[in-house]
Amino acid sequence: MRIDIITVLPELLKSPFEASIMKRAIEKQLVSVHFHNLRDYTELSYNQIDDYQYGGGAGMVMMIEPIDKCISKLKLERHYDHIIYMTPDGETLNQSMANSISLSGNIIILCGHYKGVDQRVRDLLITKEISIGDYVLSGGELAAGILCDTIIRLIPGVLNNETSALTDSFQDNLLAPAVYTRPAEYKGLKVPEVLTSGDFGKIEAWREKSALERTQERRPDLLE
Ligand code: 6GU
Repeated sequence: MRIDIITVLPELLKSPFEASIMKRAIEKQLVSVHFHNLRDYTELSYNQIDDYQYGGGAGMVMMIEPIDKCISKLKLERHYDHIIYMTPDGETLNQSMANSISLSGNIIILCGHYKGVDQRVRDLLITKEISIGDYVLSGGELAAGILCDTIIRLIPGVLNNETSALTDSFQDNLLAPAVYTRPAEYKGLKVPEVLTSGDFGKIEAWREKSALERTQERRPDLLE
């Protein structure tokens, strides 16, 4: 997979790709991530990329021309499955969206700032609008980092144990079951006996029950 990220603040987003699972996925060449600074695509003085909004009101709006130039250049080079705009009024990200996007060959992610982008960018260039939840961030960069993490870890070969993504919370609309590791007893708190029994049928049944109980207690909405 190839991910092209268009942003005015690449420095806000680079470090997550230089650590941990995303770094390993890049090193294994299972994904490549390319940053494009919007300011490189404007011909205006002071590298201006935003302007006052028509009709008046506080807050700047990102102009269409630099964004169009950047996206058009990328689209000449390859086909994109999704051209995504990160925005609080987009569709809320969930695991099934992440699963579907992870099957893509190439995607573009545009990070919004200020009051957002000129509506014509969304009408003309964007194919998918994504929010990461009902709260406001200063810009789309951190949201784009979260989107990339959710999709990159799903690419086959990225996680060491291929089945481990399948047992994550949400993969079957259930939260993950409780987990334990050594020691078997700590300050009087014991690991459930079934987990040390070696009976894999019983262990699996216990995990299913634990997942269901957790979901019922914490996220009953997932079971509806
Ligand atoms: Cl994608 N962008 C911004 N600026 N705020 C958000 C968001 C995105 N998702 C939730 N809040």
